[in-house]
Amino acid sequence: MKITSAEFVLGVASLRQLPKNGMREIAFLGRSNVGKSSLINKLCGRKSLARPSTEPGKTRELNYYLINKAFFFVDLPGYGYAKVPEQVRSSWGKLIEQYLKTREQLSLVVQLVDARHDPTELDMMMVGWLDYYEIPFLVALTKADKLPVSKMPRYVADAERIFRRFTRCGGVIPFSAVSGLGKTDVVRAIAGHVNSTE
Ligand SMILES: Nc1nc2c(ncn2[C@@H]2O[C@H](COP(=O)(O)OP(=O)(O)OP(=O)(O)O)[C@@H](O)[C@H]2O)c(=O)[nH]1
Ligand SMILES: [Mg+2]
Repeated sequence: MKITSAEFVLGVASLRQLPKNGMREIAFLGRSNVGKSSLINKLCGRKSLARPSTEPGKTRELNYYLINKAFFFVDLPGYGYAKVPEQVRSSWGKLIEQYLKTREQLSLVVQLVDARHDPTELDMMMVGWLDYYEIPFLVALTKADKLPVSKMPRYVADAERIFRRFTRCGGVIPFSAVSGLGKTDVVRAIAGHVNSTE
């Protein structure tokens, strides 16, 4: 599959506003600043489709992008940003959990984790939810270009060990929005979940 078109269609702040056309959805989940918008831009070959944040925690809505006029990418609000008031944080958490729990057309979640660090408690809680709600997911280890090449195999092996024990985990892919590392693998995995015949 090749991504040939991508357009922003909608920002959603409550579940009532979700699109009702039944198109499949691929959601991108990860802590604030982990590189969700940058990854989406890289996959789509666009510089500023999804706005990379200058202010962490800024994406407060579920942002919908129509891909190849056939399915959606959903950029979920980043979690875990300390400066966001507790009340706002918990309402995002609820929005994300309700979305994951109820969205039938959700076909795959790309869970982003910083390649350089151990997954956070919230990362582990998220993949726990994904497994519990039986949602297939993929782990993208972001900002892999910041990792010394010599350390990469060990970091990837550690992440594999952590995430592969979840039944719904379909793979762990080192990714860089700077070099494009992992892009082909992520697109291939997505293609397998959107019935692409290309
Ligand atoms: N070196 C490097 N920097 C990256 C990469 N991906 C993202 N960044 C940088 O990390 C910062 C955050 O990236 P975003 O894509 O905005 O992260 P986000 O997860 O969308 O953030 P929120 O929307 O706030 O949740 C930006 O300064 C990016 O330029 C990468 O693969 N390599
Ligand atoms: Mg973002």
